[in-house]
Amino acid sequence: MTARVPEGFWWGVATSAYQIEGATTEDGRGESIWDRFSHTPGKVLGGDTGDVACDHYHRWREDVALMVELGVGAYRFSIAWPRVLPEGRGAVNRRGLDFYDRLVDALLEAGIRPLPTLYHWDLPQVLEDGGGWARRSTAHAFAEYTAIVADRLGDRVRDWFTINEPWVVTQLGYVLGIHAPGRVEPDVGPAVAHHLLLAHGLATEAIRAVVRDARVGIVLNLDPMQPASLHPADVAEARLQDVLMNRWYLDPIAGRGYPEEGVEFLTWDRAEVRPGDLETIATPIDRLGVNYYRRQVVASPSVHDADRPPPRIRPGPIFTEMDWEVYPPGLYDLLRRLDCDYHFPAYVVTENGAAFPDPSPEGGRVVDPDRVAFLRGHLLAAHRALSEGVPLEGYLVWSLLDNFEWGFGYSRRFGIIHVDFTDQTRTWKDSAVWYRRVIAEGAVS
Ligand code: IFM
Repeated sequence: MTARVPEGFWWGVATSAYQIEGATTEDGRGESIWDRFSHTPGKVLGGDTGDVACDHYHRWREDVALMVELGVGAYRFSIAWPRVLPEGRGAVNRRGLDFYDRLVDALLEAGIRPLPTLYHWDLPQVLEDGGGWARRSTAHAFAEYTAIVADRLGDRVRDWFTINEPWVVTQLGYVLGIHAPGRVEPDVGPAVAHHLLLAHGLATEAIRAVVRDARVGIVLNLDPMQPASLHPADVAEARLQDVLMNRWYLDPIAGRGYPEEGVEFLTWDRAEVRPGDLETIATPIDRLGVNYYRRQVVASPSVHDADRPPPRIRPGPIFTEMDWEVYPPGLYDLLRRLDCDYHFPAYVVTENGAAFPDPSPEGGRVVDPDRVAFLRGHLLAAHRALSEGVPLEGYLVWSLLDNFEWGFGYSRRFGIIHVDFTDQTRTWKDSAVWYRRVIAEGAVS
């Protein structure tokens, strides 16, 4: 079977600043919460930090050349807030902005569409010291920072993403504490999520005030929730998890406010929601960024225990090194659901990819058939949704390079290009060679 995409479809790759840039103390960059967190003993596997990462801050020309060789038409990267505003707000660090300015120019010259994300988790530490995302003022600081970046890049950048994966920021950063800033404060969860969404709305307005023809979106990580059985308790649990992870973000962005079921479950009094906030959050977006990695099979603890485990959904599921189920049909289901239930104007798969225990490079090659199969399966699923009318504008592989995988440090490799972290050599994996062919043919076969 050959699945062909329409002309103009964005074939691309994605990265984020803290995961690849390194140079964390160079050219006036301020400290981020991930610098502080990764330097705190015991927080990141192996004591890894983003101090050097892929050294992209110095090797960005080489990395743009890799993208040219791959033939990608779009590159999603993130801008490090503490490079632009080392103190979170106020004085602008020109050298920080210059870096992204040069990168954007090089991308445009290479015919690659720049897709900046304004927040991919590297909050200036100074803002966290003032309360972080639990405070409303952080949302306003984000809008100020956004206006500065849009003012500098908006003459060349048309497509913007505001915030990456607010669920992860809230849940892993402030509720469970396994991501920066490492706070274990379940009670502040709803406030954090609300301020992130408010920040998205304010930033969307800020970009549009500066960039006349801007196209703006937010990036959500969405996990379809499948009940483990048809037992009503499993079905109810799957529905609740869908509310807490997916609808908590989708509904307010779509203008429906927070789902009541979730508000009740969390016993949230909505004190942080001020008049006008929900309207700001619902400022229409031009596209939704969809990060899809897995589905979740949800079993209710009231029905299942060690003696009565939930039934297996299908025999022999495959899991990635992150312990995430490989389930390509979930991407099709998700895109169809979004289009049916929410009707956002357009969608881009802003991240999709997998960590597998790759072998070391040999003879200038890395053999990674599992990743090829993963990408192929998901591209076919995305294509199916597209061919049934879902307005899908593009697909971006996570990630261009092996990089700093947050709490797992460098132990999980998502790249289609292998990075040797001792000497920074980049080596093409078979998945990159395969993706180059897909792009060149404009079709998955
Ligand atoms: O590496 C992350 C990325 O930063 C956000 N989305 C999921 C990826 C894999 O965990």
